[in-house]
Amino acid sequence: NGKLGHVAPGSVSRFEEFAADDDKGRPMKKKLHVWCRRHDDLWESGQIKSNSGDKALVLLSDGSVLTVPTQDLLPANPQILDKVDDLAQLSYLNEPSVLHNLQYRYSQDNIYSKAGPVLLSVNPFKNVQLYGDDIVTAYRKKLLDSPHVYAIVDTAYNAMIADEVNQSIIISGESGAGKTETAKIAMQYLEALGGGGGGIETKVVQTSCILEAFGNAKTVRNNNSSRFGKLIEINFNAAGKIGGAKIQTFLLEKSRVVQLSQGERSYHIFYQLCSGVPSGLRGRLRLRSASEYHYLNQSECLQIPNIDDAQKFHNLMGALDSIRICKEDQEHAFEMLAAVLWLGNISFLVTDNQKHIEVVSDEAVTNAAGLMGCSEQDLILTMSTRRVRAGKDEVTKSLTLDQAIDTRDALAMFIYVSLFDWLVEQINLSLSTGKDNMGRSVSILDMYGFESLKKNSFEQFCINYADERLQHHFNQHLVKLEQEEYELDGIDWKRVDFEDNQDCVDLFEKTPIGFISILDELSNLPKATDLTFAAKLKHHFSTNRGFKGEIGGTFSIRHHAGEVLYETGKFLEKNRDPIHSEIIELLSSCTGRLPQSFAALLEQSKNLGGASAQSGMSVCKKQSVATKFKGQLFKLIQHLESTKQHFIRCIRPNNKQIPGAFEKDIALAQLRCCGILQVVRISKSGYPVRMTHQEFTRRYVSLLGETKDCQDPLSLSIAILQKFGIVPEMYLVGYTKLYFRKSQIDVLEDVRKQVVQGTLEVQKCFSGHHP
Ligand code: AOV
Ligand code: MG
Repeated sequence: NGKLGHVAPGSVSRFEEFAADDDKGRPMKKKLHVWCRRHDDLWESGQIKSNSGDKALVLLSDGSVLTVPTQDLLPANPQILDKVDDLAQLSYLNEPSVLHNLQYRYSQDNIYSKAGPVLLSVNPFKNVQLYGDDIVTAYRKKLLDSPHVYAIVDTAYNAMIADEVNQSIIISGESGAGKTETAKIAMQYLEALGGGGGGIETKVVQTSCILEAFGNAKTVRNNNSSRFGKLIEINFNAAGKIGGAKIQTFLLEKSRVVQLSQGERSYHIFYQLCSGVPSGLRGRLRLRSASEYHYLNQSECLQIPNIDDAQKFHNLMGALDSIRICKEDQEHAFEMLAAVLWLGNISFLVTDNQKHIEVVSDEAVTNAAGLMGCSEQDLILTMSTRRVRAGKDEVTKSLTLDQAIDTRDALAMFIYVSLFDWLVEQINLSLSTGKDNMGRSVSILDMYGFESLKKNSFEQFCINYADERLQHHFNQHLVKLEQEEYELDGIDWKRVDFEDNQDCVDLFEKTPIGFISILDELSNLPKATDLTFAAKLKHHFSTNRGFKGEIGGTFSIRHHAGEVLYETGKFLEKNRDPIHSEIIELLSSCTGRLPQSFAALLEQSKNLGGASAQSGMSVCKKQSVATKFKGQLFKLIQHLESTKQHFIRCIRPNNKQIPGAFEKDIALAQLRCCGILQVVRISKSGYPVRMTHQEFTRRYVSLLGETKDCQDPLSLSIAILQKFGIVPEMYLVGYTKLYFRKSQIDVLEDVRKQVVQGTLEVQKCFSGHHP
């Protein structure tokens, strides 16, 4: 049939479910250890006592005996496999076995396991004795090889040096699963490996402290949740030492600066500043305690258990020093933070029945203006009036209460986001790569994870879109392309089905009828509202199984990680993200007080100026938030694809952020939604080592001794394989490549090494070295 290879042993036909089909239909022998389904996803271990075809008598571990339909039984692995550190080593690959294995390992503080090519990391929520200099050294010297972030980074670094290929480490998982911690652990190892770069490696590690202070916050899911995505690209010089680094950030959740849900906090930096600032500076910043600021006290959550904000502030100042932000700029940055807090305390009086307002002229106004370095009068005018074009003239209009609050909040958010961008720029300047950079890098990606909250808005829409995009990339890379390669190369491969999320990604991205296109379209229509947006989505997607239009301007999307209900309130506004020229003018008038080059960012915003269609008010026009974000994600994926990729999947074992609790259903949902078992299955039945016929002969032909010159690479390859007695089950022959089981190539490599080193004669290498 033209197929060169043979069916991979152990490959399986169809997996509609996570539970393995290859385990089904096996005769359930007496005494066999089994998993026995009690409820939906609850499995208990037991032993078959007798079997009558479609039913079996099972002795459960608690001593009770049950009659169970055989379809509710799955074979369990022998106890000896309880600790295996790669799920691919399990004889029976089914849900209960995988969960049992991970739970067992977790109870021993073995939080890392391999799932074929992917590293799994189960969040311990406590300090585990798995890190530090000694362990780093052990991995560097290959004294330890159990699954670990260190091992992944070690592989990536070595491959970068040996193959001269850029590497990336892609960390994914839900909110609170441990991505950011994992990224820091990876950097720790790179710091040790690539140290000696003149202290730059320590700076790289210090940047986490700064970015976390300004970009992380306590949410209901995670006390230190990243509210921005980041890609950190670490560059190496010719000596293999860290030469510099570059950080790219993605969409900071700016609404958090002005609005908080119950039990959540704003960005850590505000609380750190309020509690940690030295008294002299406190006076200059006119700072009170966090509880006195509306932007911070609205959620009734000011502290995080076991976190000392004052101590964190102290560390932050050290980190800012280390990236050489001068004391003056640091102080200006703190002034901006204090100004944001005072802005939040500005209140308004409704003056007449037309609901027009007046700014209450109190200490909040005085302090905000003082800190920003603008006149109180200008600040008051910006927050209470707007210039509107009426024909050829411009008239000044008084704002309604809602408009005034929105303007105040927009000003606060603009300052905060500019400050964040300015910091990232400073960090990049400080880490910029020297001339001896060899152009090789390891990138670490730490995005925000999937979120499904009580109320989900535009922010979750963007976060979950990014998550969907990355899952798509994960699928493409580990499941789809892997299998397509076999098929294209003529291997008779039986497909492992997987939950492809292409449909959901299309829902977001398709033009002109996709969520983002429609959002942009309506964002540009003066009369459109959030409700018309919801209605339009409903109109276009009501028949799509990934979408549900709900009542009252809400809709839900079936994400790969679960269904999420979104409320469209403020969607259009947040997507437009307008910045009124009054705000730009106000800020421009006080640039003297802003940190240097903060002014440059303002300049950029100014240049985007133009009148908005909406109510003739003068705002700056620019690319919509969602479209800009989409473009960033596309570029990100492109970057990742230009590198050799390594995947780490973090799992959150419980929703309470507590140590020791491995809740199987919670872990299972995460394993399922990212298709881990399919990945393991492909890797288990697959042939991970690939070489073209040419590469193979070039590498091993010397082991043949004599060859006839005219032989083609394929015949030579076959000759080598036969001489080594490598049995056909251990390799596949494709049109262009040879595919090997891992162990086989190790044998060949071993012999080759000895021949090259001259410790083994070619002739002898075939006796005694048969695998
Ligand atoms: P995330 O990055 O995946 O969530 P984090 O990395 O912030 O999650 O982890 C959440 C918390 O789990 C941390 O603050 C630690 O307390 C704990 N933790 C995670 N990994 C470890 C570890 N290896 N050792 C000890 N504790 C750990 V989000 O950014 O919310 O998507 O948006
Ligand atoms: Mg994080």
